[in-house]
Amino acid sequence: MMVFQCPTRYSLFERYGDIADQVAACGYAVVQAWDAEPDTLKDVCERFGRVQTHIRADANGLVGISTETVVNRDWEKYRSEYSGINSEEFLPHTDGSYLHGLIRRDDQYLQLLPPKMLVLQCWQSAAAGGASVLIDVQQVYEDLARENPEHLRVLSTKGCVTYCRDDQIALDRAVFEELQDGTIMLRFRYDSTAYVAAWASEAFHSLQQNYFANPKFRTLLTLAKGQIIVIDNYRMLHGRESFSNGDAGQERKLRRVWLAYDRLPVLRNVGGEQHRDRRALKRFDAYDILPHADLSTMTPPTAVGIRQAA
Ligand SMILES: O=C(O)CCC(=O)C(=O)O
Ligand SMILES: [Fe+2]
Repeated sequence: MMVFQCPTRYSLFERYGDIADQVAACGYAVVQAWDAEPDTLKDVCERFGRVQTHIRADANGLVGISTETVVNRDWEKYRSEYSGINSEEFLPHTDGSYLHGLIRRDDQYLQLLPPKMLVLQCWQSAAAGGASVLIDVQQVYEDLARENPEHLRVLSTKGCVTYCRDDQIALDRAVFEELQDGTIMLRFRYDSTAYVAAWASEAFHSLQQNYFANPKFRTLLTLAKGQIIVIDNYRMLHGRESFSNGDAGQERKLRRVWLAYDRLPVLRNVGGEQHRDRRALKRFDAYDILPHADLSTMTPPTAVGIRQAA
């Protein structure tokens, strides 16, 4: 595994371009930062995009991935819906598969999609286990296009799958969804959040069995303290192996930040000035896009998602 060594904040500034290029070329990049503080994670994130918050996030959009997560808010009543906070294996998935919303931006609406990228920071690794699992679905896509174009067609057809988690539902989606700008966005999760159409069942299950469960397509890496992994969520699946925590105070702890897609589809309400806040849209507030400190410093990777052969 190639790691970008950044012993100082300045060295990170110097490497940003290379890190972004690596994400565009390979789907992910690992950075060894000078410390494991939340501000360091924030620094990295702001360069690559706008933070998209999460129902478990703090005011900065930062989510704790730890079995120690405190019980304080409404979502905690549905704790078993959130796999990030247990110590079991978490099968490779797209973050935010269940997101398909609408949020108000002044006099327009943005269609809310899964985050384009996720950034994970390790601030304490597990006593044993807990390796991150990565799958480059670009390779899987190309293989599937050659070996089974019919399955690829089915999995690219809207309506093949619906994902639902807690109060969120993304109805009638596709595993490979072409966005308005031509980007192919991945949306996959293989657990009880997925509901598959009868006509897509064989294609969906064999995608998991023949590709995603196949060690040949998996990369394993164990993040060390202070390491930050930047992942293209529209191209890569990520997961983690089960782990065990050490003694009290030695629990595995990660922080996670989501970055929003830069070209979310824009809609206008037909009522013009008469639009009003509706209760059905309330549940998307928890996944809104946060203000950015200085957009002029933002230099995202040139492309995200799966690319089609020219
Ligand atoms: O625990 C991890 O390494 C990743 C957890 C995860 O994928 C998530 O919370 O979305
Ligand atoms: Fe995840």
